[in-house]
Amino acid sequence: MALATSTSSYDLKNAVSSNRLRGLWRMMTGFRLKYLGATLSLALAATSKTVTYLLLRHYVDDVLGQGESAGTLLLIALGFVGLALFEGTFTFLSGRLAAQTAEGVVLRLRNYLFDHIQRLSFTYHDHSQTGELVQRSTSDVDALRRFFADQAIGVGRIVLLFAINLTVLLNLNWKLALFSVIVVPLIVLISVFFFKRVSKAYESYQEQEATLSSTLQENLSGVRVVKAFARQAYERDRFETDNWEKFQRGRQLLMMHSLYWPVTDILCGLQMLAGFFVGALMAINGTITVGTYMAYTGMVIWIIWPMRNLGRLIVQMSTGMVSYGRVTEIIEEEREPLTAGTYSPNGDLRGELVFQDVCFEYDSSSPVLKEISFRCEPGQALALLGSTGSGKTSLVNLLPRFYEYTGGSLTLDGVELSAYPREYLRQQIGIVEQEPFLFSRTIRENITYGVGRDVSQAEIEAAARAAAIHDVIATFPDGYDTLVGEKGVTLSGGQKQRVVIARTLLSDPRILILDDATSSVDAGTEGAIRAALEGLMQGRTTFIIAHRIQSVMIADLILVLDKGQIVQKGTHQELLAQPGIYREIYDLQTRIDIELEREVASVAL
Ligand code: DCP
Ligand code: MG
Repeated sequence: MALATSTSSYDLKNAVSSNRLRGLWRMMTGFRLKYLGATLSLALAATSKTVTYLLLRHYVDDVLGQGESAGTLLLIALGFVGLALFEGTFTFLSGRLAAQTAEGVVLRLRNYLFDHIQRLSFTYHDHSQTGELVQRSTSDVDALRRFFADQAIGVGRIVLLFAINLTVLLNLNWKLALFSVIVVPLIVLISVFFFKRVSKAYESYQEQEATLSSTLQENLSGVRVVKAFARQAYERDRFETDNWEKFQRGRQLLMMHSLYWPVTDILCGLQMLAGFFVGALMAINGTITVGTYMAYTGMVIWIIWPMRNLGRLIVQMSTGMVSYGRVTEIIEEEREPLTAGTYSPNGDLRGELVFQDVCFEYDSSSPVLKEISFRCEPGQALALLGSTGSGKTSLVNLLPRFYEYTGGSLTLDGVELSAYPREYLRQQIGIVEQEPFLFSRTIRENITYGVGRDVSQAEIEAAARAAAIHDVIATFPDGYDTLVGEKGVTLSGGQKQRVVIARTLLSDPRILILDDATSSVDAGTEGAIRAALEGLMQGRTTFIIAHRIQSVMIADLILVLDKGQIVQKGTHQELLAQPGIYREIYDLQTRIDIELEREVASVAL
């Protein structure tokens, strides 16, 4: 917790940069000192390794065969042990500090992403795939963790080893030293070549992985549909195609790696052999001492082989950078401002709504709402009726500013709706969504979800009673503490709807929106809910979307929508008196009812 609170103040939006390395550096804000410690420890460890070889040289040249005393030998032995311990300690320390940095950066990043994603607009979520978002917040974040924990620090280690050992070798014998690194520029060139290609291959691999996880996620959500239509074989084939594609791209990635290794292996091996050979010749000629030669053979290993790893690390770092790009694509998305608004309301809404030629479309496609005009007084009940796709949900979704209307004027209590802070609107407006969603938590948690205060059991029960769900909950063994969903009871569609109604009622909104809230409920239960709601509707503006005339006839104003337009407007009586869709629906529904009654009566006889 301490870590989370001490670092969460940093806004990761600042870490978005077109220069990926700079962006990654910014992502480390708050952890740089630790990372510096890791680098310093590395430098110390690398130095002590080189000092070990120098000690070896001293031992071979100056001590060995000079009639060494037991004391000197012991000192030298202690020196070797001490250096080994020193090196080990600082290698450990640098690994630990780097890991702490990486975990810290990633902890903050994950928290940020979670929070950020849930603050993005409805439009964004309409267009993004859950599986893809999940993949970016897990797999890509993990690639970044590896970047900080292993790859960046690994590159530092190689650079340090190279610099320290080369400097010392240059001092021992600069000709031999230079001869030993001829191949290094070539290796760097090859690495850069691979770096570019692997980076691309990895990006396409990650994309395919995202596609695959989206497919998986969607099929798991829709498993019922798949089974109901017995489409398992079809879905399996689709998955296999995607998976095959991923395999191909993965293989391409591996191919690049498997080309890189032997090429650099041969280069490094030849270089080493040449160095050993030339060094040996120089030692035989007496240009360098035997001790220097021995130290050389040790140190040159730490120049050449790490260089070859540099290529690999750069290649891996490129994957980190690709992941950085994928993650920052999400971070770059603008959040939906919750508290911003040019108008700061105080107190509760009265609930007077005036629509004046309101138009709306989802991202400049065909218009969904066309010049909607009506007026709704505070406390009135307003009903929306219309065929499927006529824009009912779209209309009510404008009120909490889930989406922004694209034309006309919409005022709430005399103030343009777009001036209100979204957070305020969402506190004041309760919406029972068309597709009820419950969390896999207890029923109590689900019902109290929208209230930001402690609620008594009596209040919860009152809301549940009004939604005609209390009696159902009472039959569960754990009552209100029963878990819903995967680990608990499975509720029917109608039961879910009623829990959601209870949740909305408990939040006591000034404007209540029921979007087809009783569509999965039988007529009897709907009647019970309607009766309870009629009490609750007192004093609050209510929007009712329903398909049954009984549900809409109590409204003060009924709007009949067709293809995004209001085609009829009035009270139940007024609409019945005129020809039109409303009377047709009414006639149809009453005819069915009458026929049903006749049927029932004839069976009873
Ligand atoms: N639409 C869209 N993007 C969305 C939601 C809807 O493009 N995120 C389109 C689909 C319809 C139109 O907008 O053509 C109106 O959709 P509504 O959900 O508003 O329709 P209804 O609520 O009236 O239909 P239903 O009775 O089926 O709920
Ligand atoms: Mg709808």
